Amino acid sequence: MATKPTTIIEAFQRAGQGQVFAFYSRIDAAAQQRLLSDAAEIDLAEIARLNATLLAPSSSSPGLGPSPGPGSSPSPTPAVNLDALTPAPYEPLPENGGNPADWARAKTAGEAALRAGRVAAFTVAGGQGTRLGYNGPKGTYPVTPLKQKTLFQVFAEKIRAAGLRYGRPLHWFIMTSHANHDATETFFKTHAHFGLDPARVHLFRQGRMPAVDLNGKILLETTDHIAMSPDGHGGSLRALARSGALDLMDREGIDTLSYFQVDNPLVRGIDPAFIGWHLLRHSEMSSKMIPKAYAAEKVGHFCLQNGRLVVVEYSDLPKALQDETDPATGRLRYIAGSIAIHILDTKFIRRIAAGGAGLALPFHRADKKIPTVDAAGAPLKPEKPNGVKFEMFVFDAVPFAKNALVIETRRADDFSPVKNAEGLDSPQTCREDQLRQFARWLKTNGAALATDTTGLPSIAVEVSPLFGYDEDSFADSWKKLNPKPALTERLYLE
Ligand code: UD2
Repeated sequence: MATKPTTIIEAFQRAGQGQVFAFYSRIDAAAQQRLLSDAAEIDLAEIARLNATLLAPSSSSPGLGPSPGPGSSPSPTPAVNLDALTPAPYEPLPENGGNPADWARAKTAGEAALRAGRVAAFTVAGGQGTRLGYNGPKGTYPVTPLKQKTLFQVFAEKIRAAGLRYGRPLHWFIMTSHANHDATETFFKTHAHFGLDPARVHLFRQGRMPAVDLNGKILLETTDHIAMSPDGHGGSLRALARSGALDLMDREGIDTLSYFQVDNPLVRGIDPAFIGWHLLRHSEMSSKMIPKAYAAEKVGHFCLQNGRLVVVEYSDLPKALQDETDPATGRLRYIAGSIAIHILDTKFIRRIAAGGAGLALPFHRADKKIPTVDAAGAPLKPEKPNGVKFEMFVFDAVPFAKNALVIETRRADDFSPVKNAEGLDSPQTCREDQLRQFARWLKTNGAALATDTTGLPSIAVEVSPLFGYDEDSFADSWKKLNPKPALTERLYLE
């Protein structure tokens, strides 16, 4: 039975959040229902806790320890605790000193897990794509050099190809937001799920959190809607549990989830060596790192803190630490950049999702301009931040994981995100990185393709993931190709 309106309203009043219902008596019955339905999503005790910890003037982010470092002054913006932080160790690639036999063993183990159907893919796609200035769900953005395939199509074809390679079609979980769920669903239906079995493509919405003003009062967006926003990609862990995705994985014998972001078409979402390292080390959460290209690169930093692996976001690591170099090698000390590619053990996800003492992911505070209403209920567009959004980050699960592991990857094989309309991490840089990758695969396999000093080919080429989605699968298809195609402008291999 649904909770009675008076019960919900009284609970908000008792929690000091009665302003949410300021216009209730003046709106019609349907609008009242909309407001009540938003209100029913909110955990008032959680909001009270966040107000006490994140809004209190001297609070610190709970993500990395209990208090601001020595000498830090109380500030309205929570400071991350950087006490006892050191760079984290990682498994280097064979060309950088890693043991080739260990990498080979890892790959064999990963391939066996794929053949046994233990692995599923997981894309977080609930973000808003604001920086790109694109209106639709980001996964519907076209990215490939010739065919203009969308991000979702690229991932779908990689997942389909990997399923064929290992003889076990993969399940693909995609987390959407309330704002983009329907458009994402329609997109997949319109494109016949890009050849994947629709029964293996699972879309589910992430949770939402209300925004509060600078005094912790929940804000209205309109008189009949609370200002709600996605709870961050860290919300994916509880959304996987709540949506029934974890139960489905249990039924299907899946215990290993390969996590990646919607903005990165280069990612090897199904990477046998990465899966194998994770399994052989009995890790509950593993991550890929790339050596940072420059000190201020906008990636997380893998660090150790009191013996635990943690990730410190670029915005939280002081410039002095970002710039620090190793006197012996001249290399950046905090070199290990987090590119948001992880493998998670499904039992671990369940444990984190259940939360409880000492296990819940912390929330981060983001001060934002939040459209709201004035005292008369008229729309109000703030010119400076007027409130706070609460978000969880998936990498905050790392310190909770047993045997958490970081392995190195090559940037060129795994990372070229589309984030900005122009400049760094833009459609243009991503297109060029795809071209370089296709050219590299061709050249490695003996094709006489001219490239410039950065590896960019003189002709535009595109490789369908169904032909090759990584070095190995490309090499296998290329070997079988007889005769080999002429290397001419707009060559498309499918
Ligand atoms: C993220 C990482 C950064 C680095 C970089 C690599 C954070 C805070 N930082 O930066 O360390 O690894 O990626 O590209 O994560 N998303 C949701 N729901 C949400 C919010 C985000 O699904 O509520 C998804 C979003 O669709 C995207 C991904 O999470 O796929 C990353 O989100 P972002 O664009 O906010 O992360 P970014 O680029 O600041």
